[in-house]
Amino acid sequence: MEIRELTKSDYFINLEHEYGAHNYHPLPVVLDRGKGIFVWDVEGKKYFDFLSAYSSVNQGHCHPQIINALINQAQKLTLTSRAFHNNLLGEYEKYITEYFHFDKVLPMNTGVEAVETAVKLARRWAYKIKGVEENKAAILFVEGNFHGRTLLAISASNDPDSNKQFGPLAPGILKIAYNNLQAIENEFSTNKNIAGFLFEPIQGEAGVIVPDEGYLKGIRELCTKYNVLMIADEIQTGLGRCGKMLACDYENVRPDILILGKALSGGTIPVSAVLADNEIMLTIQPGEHGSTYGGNPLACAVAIEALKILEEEKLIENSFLMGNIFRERMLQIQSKSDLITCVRGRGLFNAIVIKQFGENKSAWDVCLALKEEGLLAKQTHGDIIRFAPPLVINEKQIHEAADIIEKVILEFNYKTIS
Ligand code: IF1
Repeated sequence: MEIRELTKSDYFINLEHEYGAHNYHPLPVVLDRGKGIFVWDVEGKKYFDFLSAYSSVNQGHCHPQIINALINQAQKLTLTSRAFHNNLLGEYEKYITEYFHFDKVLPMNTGVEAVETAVKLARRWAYKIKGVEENKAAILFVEGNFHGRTLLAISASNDPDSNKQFGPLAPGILKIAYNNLQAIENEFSTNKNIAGFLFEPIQGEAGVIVPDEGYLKGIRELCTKYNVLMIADEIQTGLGRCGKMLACDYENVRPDILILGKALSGGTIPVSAVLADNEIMLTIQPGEHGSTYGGNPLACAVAIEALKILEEEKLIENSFLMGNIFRERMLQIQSKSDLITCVRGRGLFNAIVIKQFGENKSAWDVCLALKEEGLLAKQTHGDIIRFAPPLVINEKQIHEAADIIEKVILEFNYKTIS
């Protein structure tokens, strides 16, 4: 066995292994600094961040305006709970509802809490407004979804890694194939108890799966026709990630309930939100739902700034343009290599599919090689690599990053062929 000295990184990795739960298998890189599209490891090596903490740092790491808002507010008031009012909550609620054109917002913290909130709202609306018999409401989900890790969210999942041996799972959940309007209509037309259709406009964890054109419009029409709430989980796809403010904007559809998270705080603290109009939102009354930290002043200050930056720095437009250049480069690499079988995505939410080689962990091996060359990305499902840099990336940097990807892919290609 090769004997080598323990590095600084090894020390931190070992600490986590010894004292932390083993619910993750990260790439072996230990980061201690980030700025814009770059992160640095504890040895001082610099990397392009092509994960953006799963699309949380769309505005770039440690954006000075967001950090300023965080620090200023942290020195003044951080948490009141909702037992008392605070001077930022109303300002934030006005800002975000006007920004997304909904009557009301319900602030939460993590993404999955916002998903739970949306499901509770849909059920409540079904009983109070739609007239579903109590305890009979169902929510329709699609296969391959990822909505988080609570029992409700894993009950909606069809990934055994997520939900096996965590049962009994929650009732009131139906699942159909993704990207299939007929399957939706079949359910809607035969089941009067469906309260909502909850979906990701582009599936993230499934591997950046872009639906056929017309899918989102079709969902909107079917939901309206059958009086079912259209609930869009834009936690990952929203806030400019896909080259539009929301992925739903690609087909100009407005969901009945919009779920946001991740980049709503630019990667600083957990901030999520559920947006809906009065008819839906006001079905929940005081004392019927909430969260200790939801709507805290720190979160409000940070979220206003995070949203402002998307507009001020034209990050939506940049995501659209840089995404096109990036996919163009990936397609060029594909034409030179047998290793890439597919390139897909919208804006700066992209993936390549890698042909399997070796021991069925090809995407992981490619990610390790990318890391050595100074670019961090994460595989999903063994054969898919997601590329999602912060939206502040410029054209020169896109090309530099694409050069790294090209080098690694062509080297692997050479190895696997020869
Ligand atoms: C982890 C995936 C991404 C999400 C959508 C809700 C949530 C998520 C569409 C829950 C969270 C995460 C969580 C992260 C890995 C990650 C992920 F690979 F698992 F699927 F991003 F692609 N809806 N996504 O993508 O939000 O409660 O985590 O704030 O480590 O579990 P959360």
